[in-house]
Amino acid sequence: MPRVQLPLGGELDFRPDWLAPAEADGVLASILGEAELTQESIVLFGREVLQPRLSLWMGDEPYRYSGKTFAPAPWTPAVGSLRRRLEAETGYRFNSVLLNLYRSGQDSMGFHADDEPELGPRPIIASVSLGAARRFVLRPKAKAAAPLRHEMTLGHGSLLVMLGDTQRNWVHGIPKTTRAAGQRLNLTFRHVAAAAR
Ligand SMILES: O=C(O)CCC(=O)C(=O)O
Ligand SMILES: [Mn+2]
Repeated sequence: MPRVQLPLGGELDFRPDWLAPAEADGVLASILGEAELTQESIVLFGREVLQPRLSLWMGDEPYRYSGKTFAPAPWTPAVGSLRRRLEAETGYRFNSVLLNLYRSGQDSMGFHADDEPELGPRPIIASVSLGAARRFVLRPKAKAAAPLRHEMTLGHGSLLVMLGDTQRNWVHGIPKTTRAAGQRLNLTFRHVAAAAR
């Protein structure tokens, strides 16, 4: 897989043509037909606010972030087979996935790092994009390095794996765009440590 070493520490593996377009069409249609994504609210500065996209947490473990705990939905057939294929081709293991549906260019994801403790010190996150191509922007966490940017376009059928110190040193997001953008489904596969029960 082509690897990019980020300045400040962090690594990306990017396969723009991971799924052939026709195959990606089929996977997108199957997932949208079997998984119900909803507009969730999160707690921000003590207030409930709706997220600017639809989402669904799926897999084996609950997910805690932004003041809420999301119980996992069971694996659906198309997401389960995508996971098995990803594991076979990358050699990494994933037990959970966050699905995000950007309905138009007005839907977005703010800058954040996927650095929750249950993801471990160097999370490996595999991001599969389907549908409209969108800009994906990484910027440093450290203010001193503020002008640095790493940008890429995540198109239909692409696979981006974030690994190494990416979540430690960088934040990433999907900015809004005023360009006409159709719907885009993104799946970020992760490995979440089992919660103490
Ligand atoms: O939609 C994307 O490409 C990014 C999604 C993301 O950062 C996440 O699910 O944590
Ligand atoms: Mn993320």
